[in-house]
Amino acid sequence: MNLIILSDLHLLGPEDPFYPAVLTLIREANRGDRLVFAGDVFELFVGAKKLFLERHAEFLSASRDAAARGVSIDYIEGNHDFLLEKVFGEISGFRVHDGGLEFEIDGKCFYVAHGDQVDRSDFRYLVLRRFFRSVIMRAFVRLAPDALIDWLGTRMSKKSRKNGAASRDRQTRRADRLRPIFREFATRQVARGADFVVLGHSHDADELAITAGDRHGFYMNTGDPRSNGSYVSWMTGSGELIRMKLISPSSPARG
Ligand SMILES: [Mn+2]
Repeated sequence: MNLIILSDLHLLGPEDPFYPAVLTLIREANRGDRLVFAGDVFELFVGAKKLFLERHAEFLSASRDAAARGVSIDYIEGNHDFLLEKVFGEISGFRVHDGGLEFEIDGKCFYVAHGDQVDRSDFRYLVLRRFFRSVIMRAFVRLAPDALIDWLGTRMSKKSRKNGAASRDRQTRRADRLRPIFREFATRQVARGADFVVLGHSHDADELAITAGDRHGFYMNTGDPRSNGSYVSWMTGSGELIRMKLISPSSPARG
């Protein structure tokens, strides 16, 4: 069996060069495989709004088919894609999670999270995150016109990730700052009993063999799939996490 962990692709829509490759990945998953979407798979997908359901109809139907043939699918919400329980929750074999996810394969314990809650010093984001999942926000998303949600969300995500060299610089500084914080978090998970820890969000393709007391584990960050189409995989019998690449997007470069 294959475990596939994919995050931070920030897919815009079906016209996105990575979109077909993700659909292929889902369509080629076999019975018994496990697919984990670990947040920010989409640039914007908030609530069961018709606009998003239509925009990502192919993703939804591919996922529905995969789940029906016995692929186990988890969706860990990120900071660009949340309030998704009504979107995917009704598909049997497809689970939506708000936070970290732990599971076992072949006696190995995997801990996977998006990573947006790892930096506990970022109070502003943590408060915002709580608000975004609140009853008020749920009601707002349900009642607001689709176009307004799309406009607000796009505005916010543009603010958080602009194109150009200056932002690449900022991205590097952010990754450098977050690296030790993510490593420490991963170490705590290994100490708690995890054998493999996979996080995303920081867009930092970090990896680290961890020793915590008498426990040994391995941490891998999904990195910056937007620039190279990478994802993380683990196969029964291999015993190690590996980076894989999505199949040949036509023009992968974007912010
Ligand atoms: Mn994120």
